[in-house]
Amino acid sequence: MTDIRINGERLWDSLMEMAKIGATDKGGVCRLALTDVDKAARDLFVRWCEEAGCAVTVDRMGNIFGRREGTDPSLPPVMTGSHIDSQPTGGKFDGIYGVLAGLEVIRALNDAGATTKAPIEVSAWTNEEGSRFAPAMVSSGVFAGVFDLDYGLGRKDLDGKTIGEELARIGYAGEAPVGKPVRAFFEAHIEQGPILEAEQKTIGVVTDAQGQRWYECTLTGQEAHAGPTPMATRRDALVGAARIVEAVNRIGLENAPLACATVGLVEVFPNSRNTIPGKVFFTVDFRHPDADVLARMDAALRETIERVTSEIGLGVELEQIWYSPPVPFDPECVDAVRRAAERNGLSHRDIVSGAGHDACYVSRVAPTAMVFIPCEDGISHNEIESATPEDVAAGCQVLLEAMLERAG
Ligand code: HGY
Ligand code: MN
Ligand code: MN
Repeated sequence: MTDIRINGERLWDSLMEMAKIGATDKGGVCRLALTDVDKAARDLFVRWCEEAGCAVTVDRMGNIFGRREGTDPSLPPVMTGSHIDSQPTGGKFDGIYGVLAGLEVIRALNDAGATTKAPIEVSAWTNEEGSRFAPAMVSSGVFAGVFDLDYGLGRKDLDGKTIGEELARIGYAGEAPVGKPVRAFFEAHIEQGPILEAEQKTIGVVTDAQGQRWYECTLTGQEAHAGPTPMATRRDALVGAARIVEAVNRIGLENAPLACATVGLVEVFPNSRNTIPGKVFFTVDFRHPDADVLARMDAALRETIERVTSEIGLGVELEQIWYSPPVPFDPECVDAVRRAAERNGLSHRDIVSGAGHDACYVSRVAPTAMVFIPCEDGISHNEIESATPEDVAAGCQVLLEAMLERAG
């Protein structure tokens, strides 16, 4: 197939260099989308792409594409990539591994003086995390035509700033239209769960990604004095939220082992120790590989919220702000990943992605697959997130070979 080898040391050094941008005391990174720290990381990635001889394009959602020409420039590119933005308590590998593994593929092709028929592109997608701006993967969603551009640019953070304003502020409001033909897309990523490490497998051949439903809920009761107000007359919005949080967890457990259910963001108003909370805003994140189960979890959530709010006498606004259906990846691309693992004698297993990825949306407009590597203790979205240089290199070699198979 090919004797081109990626340079694992160079990839590891690039990851460690990039991890200095937004580095936190606990060894992770905080690179929220479109902050100055994200800009600094983007600038470094763009510089590295240019040093690797790529032509760099930025589209109107701030997605970055580093392009290495092929012998037939009329062919759509074989693309790889992931995201540069992180969670507030993010790690050194989530997202950025796929971006820099893609860059390493290009660097390795350069070292080998190799040519490909189709162009090769490495991409970095804006606001994959969905932490600062919701929903997650919003820019690959616009690229895939799932969201229109105005929706994407108009997404607001908790301070009311929009993606469009922040892209302009950091200088990444590109000119290029969002969306173009792609011959195939491969994304390398850490598993962010415990399976590969537990089974001592080096490569995850990702066949599918599970579905997700995201909600925003506001409960309205009545502020009152924590002292003179009798318990029986209270309309305590936080008590309502607490019962719903418990129910969300129960809904997840009732649909085990594959269901996931999380309340990750809660805002209490007025958040004063001796005032009964009059309003609570919180989010719900449901996941499952089967759309029907997700629908049943949705119904259970709505029934619970209805019951709790009428028991306590709370007003409620519940909005499902995002639904990303379960994603089957392209069988031929998945096979290319599996064959590359086998050719390199790497232990591997098929796996369903628990996390969402830009590949989920790109798969709507291009044959797509993913390459997973283990992460220590399966921990991610945590500053202690870690992977080994060997696995980082192995995943990148598999990525290179899967891409070359499609690039010709
Ligand atoms: O939430 C997710 O699955 C991804 O990390 N944005
Ligand atoms: Mn990620
Ligand atoms: Mn993530």
